[in-house]
Amino acid sequence: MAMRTRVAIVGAGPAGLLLSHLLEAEGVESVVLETRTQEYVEARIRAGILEQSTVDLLVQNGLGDRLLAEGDPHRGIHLQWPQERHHLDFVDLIGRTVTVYGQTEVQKDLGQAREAAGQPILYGIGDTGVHDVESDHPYVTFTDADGKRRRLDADVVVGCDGSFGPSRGAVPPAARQTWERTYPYAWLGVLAAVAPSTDELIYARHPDGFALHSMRSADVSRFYLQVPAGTDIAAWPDDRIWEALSTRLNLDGWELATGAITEKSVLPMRSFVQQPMRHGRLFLAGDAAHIVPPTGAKGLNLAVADVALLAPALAGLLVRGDHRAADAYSDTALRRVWRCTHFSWWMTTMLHTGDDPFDAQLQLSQLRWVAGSEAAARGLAENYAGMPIGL
Ligand code: RFL
Ligand code: PHB
Repeated sequence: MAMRTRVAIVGAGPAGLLLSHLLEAEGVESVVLETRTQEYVEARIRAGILEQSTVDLLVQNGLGDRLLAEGDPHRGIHLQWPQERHHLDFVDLIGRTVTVYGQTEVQKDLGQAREAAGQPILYGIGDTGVHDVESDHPYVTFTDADGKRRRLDADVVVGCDGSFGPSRGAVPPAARQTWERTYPYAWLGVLAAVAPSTDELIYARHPDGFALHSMRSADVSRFYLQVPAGTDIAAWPDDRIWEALSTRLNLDGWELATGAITEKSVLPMRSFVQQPMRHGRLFLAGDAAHIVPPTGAKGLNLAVADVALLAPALAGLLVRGDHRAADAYSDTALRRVWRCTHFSWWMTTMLHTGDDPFDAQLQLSQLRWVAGSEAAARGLAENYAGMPIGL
């Protein structure tokens, strides 16, 4: 059975759903295809920090009701190493804030808005194939949730299918260039039913490894611990997790409250960029085109920035016959991608410990510089809180 739409969007993560929302506001119809179920995509625990420009964009596009009511604006972050904890105040430094609001909540808000608008989203599909992107008649083939083979014809296909989706592979090898960096460590992520022991996030470098104290609400905390790549979660019973967190986050006069651990998993870390982010009638957005390690809290924000550029560019191409913004999309988006790739790499390599004593001294020197120099602190703040979209 064949269907037709203007824009076929592969993937119903934040990039795919927000793109369909922004396209509708531009008068462009789309269909979204997703391998997982709606319940699954809304339960995935991932990012937790929204840049100010992400918040502004969601609010301006009618997606801000719950975000403004329940999101927790933070002035900055704490940077820590043994015996020292320093607060960087982004408001004082650059006049911008960040907001704690889980990706699960963003995903639910987007899902609800798309449902209210009657957006066609086909969940539970399989065997996705992206075809003929070099022609004016690209199409996507898939098996629907009832097991029937289907075909979706479109003017444009957008790959929002994350780090493991097939879209990026639909760009012929001769037409694409990729960069990749793997790291010898991973994150053990923990969700706990306990009030945060801190007002704002703590990023801690410790000889045993990096630790991060984040949060989701007044009674839910989120923690991460640096562990060797390939770590088996079975090696980390709850007691060991709390012990490691209190050692790595330790500071005289401060105490870590503990509680029931409700979820834990090991997340691999890598940097990856594929360019260009457009080939013919195929466009890539979000994790489908680039992956950053989570230390800079950039992955979700970058996905939002991509589609904020792409939606008006596609409206220009498909509604007004003006191809200039669509032609510029890849180069424009990649400038922000590489800024975030560098920032995420920098935060990662500054805070994670290895076995090279020279590297350890350089890391401590960078941390002291950021904590002690207003110019350096401003650089971190500008990158962490994020530049306005389009810069
Ligand atoms: P997503 O959210 O991965 O969504 C892609 C969607 O595409 C679907 N898909 C397909 N659909 C149809 N056909 C196919 N063949 C498909 N293959 C895949 C997937 O099921 C999925 O629903 O990408 P998007 O929209 O670009 O959004 C990007 C963000 O989700 C991502 O950058 C961040 O969540 C990254 N990330 C984190 N970032 C942070 O800033 N802080 C974090 O703590 C953090 N934790 C994480 C993360 C990413 C993770 N992944 C991808 C493994 C933890 C994890 C586990
Ligand atoms: C989170 O709360 O999940 C989180 C916060 C900051 C990061 C990464 C993840 O850098």
